Amino acid sequence: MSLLPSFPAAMFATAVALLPRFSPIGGPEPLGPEPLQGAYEFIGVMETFERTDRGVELRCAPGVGVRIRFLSPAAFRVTVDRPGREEALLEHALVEREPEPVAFDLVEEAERLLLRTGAIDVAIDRAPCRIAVFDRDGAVISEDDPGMGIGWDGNEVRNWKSIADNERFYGLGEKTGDLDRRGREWVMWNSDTPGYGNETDPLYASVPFFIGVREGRAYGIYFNNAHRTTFNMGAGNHRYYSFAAEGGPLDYFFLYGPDVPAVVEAYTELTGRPPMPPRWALGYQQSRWSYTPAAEVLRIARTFREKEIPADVIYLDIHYMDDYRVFTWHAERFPDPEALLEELEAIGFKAVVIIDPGVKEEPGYRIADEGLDGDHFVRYPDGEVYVGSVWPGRSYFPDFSRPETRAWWGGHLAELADQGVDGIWNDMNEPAVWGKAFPLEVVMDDGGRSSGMKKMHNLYGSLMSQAAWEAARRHRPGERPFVLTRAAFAGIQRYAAVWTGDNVASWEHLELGIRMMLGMGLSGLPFVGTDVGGFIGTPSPELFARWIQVGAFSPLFRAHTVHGSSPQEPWAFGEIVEDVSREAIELRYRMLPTLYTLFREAHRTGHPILRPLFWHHPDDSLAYDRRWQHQFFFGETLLVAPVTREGARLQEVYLPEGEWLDLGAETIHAGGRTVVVEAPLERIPMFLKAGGILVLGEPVQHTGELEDRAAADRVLTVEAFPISGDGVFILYEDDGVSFDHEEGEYRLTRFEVARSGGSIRFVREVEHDGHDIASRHLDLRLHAVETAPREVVIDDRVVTADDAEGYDYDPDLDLLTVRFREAGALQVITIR
Ligand code: MIG
Repeated sequence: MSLLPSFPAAMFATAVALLPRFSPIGGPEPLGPEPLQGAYEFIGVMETFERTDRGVELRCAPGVGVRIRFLSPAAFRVTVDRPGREEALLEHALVEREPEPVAFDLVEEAERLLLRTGAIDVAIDRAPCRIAVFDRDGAVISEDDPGMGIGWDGNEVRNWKSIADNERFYGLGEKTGDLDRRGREWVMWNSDTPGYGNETDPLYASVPFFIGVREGRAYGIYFNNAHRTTFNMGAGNHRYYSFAAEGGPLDYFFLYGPDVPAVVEAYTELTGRPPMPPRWALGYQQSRWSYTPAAEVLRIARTFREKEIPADVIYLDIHYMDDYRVFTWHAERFPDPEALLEELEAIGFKAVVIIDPGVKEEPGYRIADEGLDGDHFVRYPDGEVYVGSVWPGRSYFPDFSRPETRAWWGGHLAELADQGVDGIWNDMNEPAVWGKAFPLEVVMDDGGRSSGMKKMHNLYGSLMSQAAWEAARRHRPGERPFVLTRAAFAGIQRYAAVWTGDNVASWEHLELGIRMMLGMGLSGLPFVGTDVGGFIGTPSPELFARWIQVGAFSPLFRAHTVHGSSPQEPWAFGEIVEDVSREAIELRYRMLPTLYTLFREAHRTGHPILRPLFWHHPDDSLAYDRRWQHQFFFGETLLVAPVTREGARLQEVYLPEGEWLDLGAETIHAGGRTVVVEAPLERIPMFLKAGGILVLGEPVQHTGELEDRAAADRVLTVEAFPISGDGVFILYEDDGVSFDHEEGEYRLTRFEVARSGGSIRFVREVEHDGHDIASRHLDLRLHAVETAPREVVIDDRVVTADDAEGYDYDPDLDLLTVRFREAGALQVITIR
């Protein structure tokens, strides 16, 4: 114990008293700074500390620096500097921003330091150096494992934290399995995993962020390290959870809630929030590998219009290219891309094309030549340009960490945009190569650091997507970009939507896909979707019908299938499923005003669009239960319980506490229990919470029609369930295209419904009027109105059932519909 003489006597006494606490379980040797052979070294006794403007800097045995810096009263960053290692902290995922100053008290106790902000106490034990977080009532939120805390073994760094009996874990991005990540070890290493299963890990995207929920208190940990990381969430042990990286520094952010939404807000404040998407990207999207040639693309698009199945987007997969050369068109299959894209546009279709990073190694091919000349490709450490094999054959890989390379790539993307391409679909950007082993020794520029793929691998897909985003922003500053990516790292939400890769046309995948979307939503990625119908294989008609019903609520609503599979368009499964699909897609289009408002919420707060039941019912233990993880909230008040089992025509649904309106059956259920509802093939069990308000638009064929349609014909439908108490919904609207909303060019309309005694009051109030919208017809549908009204008053006018602005009452459905036109900033409807 060479360092004992160097620290003060009082601390020595304390340290000795505490020595047994950091013995290995059952082992005789106290853990010191001397490493055991082939094992971890652990951080030891605190030698010095120094207060800084944002926290403290500690020196702990053996010569380790630990910096604790507050970002807010409830959030701090911990950075560990190991002796002899100067490691750059990862910047890529973090939004640049100067945090507000944070006031805190530093209390020096004999055995520990206490940093008190008023929101939390951060306690740092001196001997050994261990970090614990307490809430204002003194309850433990999180604490380092007392024995191990922080340690390392060669390049690997790890933090062990105690696990509480009832602690649950959520997040970690794109993962299968239970929404609760406890009991498994999870890896972050972007991987091309076609046909993955419920146990497969890792997948395509890495989000080293999780939420812990302990005794109703929620906190988040974002491990800011892009190397291969491992999260042992109590796997194979009953003592701790740990997070570790194979290289790079131990650098994490601790974000106290106290609830899950607050943690997600804090995490997305750190790593960014999604921009508003173009409205067309929220419509139905049709894809396959591949629609080819051009005539087939047009045939598919036109069939949607003929069959009056709404759709906004068609995708071109790899066959549009000339022998998979990026930024080319196949001369026979797509002889005149401009003409094709123009024809698509004329019938209201946007086109999204796939882009793979691999650039064919071929002298004379313009992209290869430019790339070599401009030093745009990644290299081996000895300077040789790396060549790997993928779709184009032997290929180079752009170094998207270089701004010059992103700009160069972006210039070619801009050419595609000029030809009429509307969106970019980034694939194979894990990066994937045949043989599945992109060499780790290959280096990328990384801001002059020359970092190897051990660090850069998980960032590659995000950097490629950043290139696409930046290009679109530069080239079309007045339009919101649409970028879809497969590989991703934390922070991708600023640049792209993410889909869950090559899933399988199976019932199991329908359900695990819902869980994946929910988990991603909790990880700062609200704009997500699965390949509707399943990518690998061909769904049965019934499976396709049930999947498209889930798709109707998926933030990204895209059907896609593998090369050579049977047709997978909504009309490919017979008339019944065609009708079911049309209905599901129409429902999607009718829900656009609500969905768009939810995207605005995601943009401002990071909140997911699809939410697990516990998001809104944290105190309900069944809201966490695996049995109900295929159910979700679409926004705050609509609970969706999609059918995910073959042959099911009755659906058991868990309804949390409260009163619920079954929107298909017009029946009311008391919650806090399960109910069984009828679920014929065409029905999606949906329940509106008491006080819930849903704003619906018209069933258009594509979102472009919303602009074309004569204002006089526009109708908004407000569904409200005013069974008791109050409900509020604030509708967000803007031009759906530009960034003018950042300048205040949007409209917020507050809809409020209140019921007391025998009367209902409904208020429509424009709260922010920055965007012109011609006045529309409003159909206010009030559910659960048991008796015919004696009087309906619109502002000061008493109206009758016969008036154009009047009402209808349906005694069988207990449904009162009040019709009026939007007018002015404030309208009040009173029903007695
Ligand atoms: O090696 O572009 O996940 O959506 O259709 C397969 C062909 C490459 C994988 C993507 C999938 C896409 C397919 N791609």
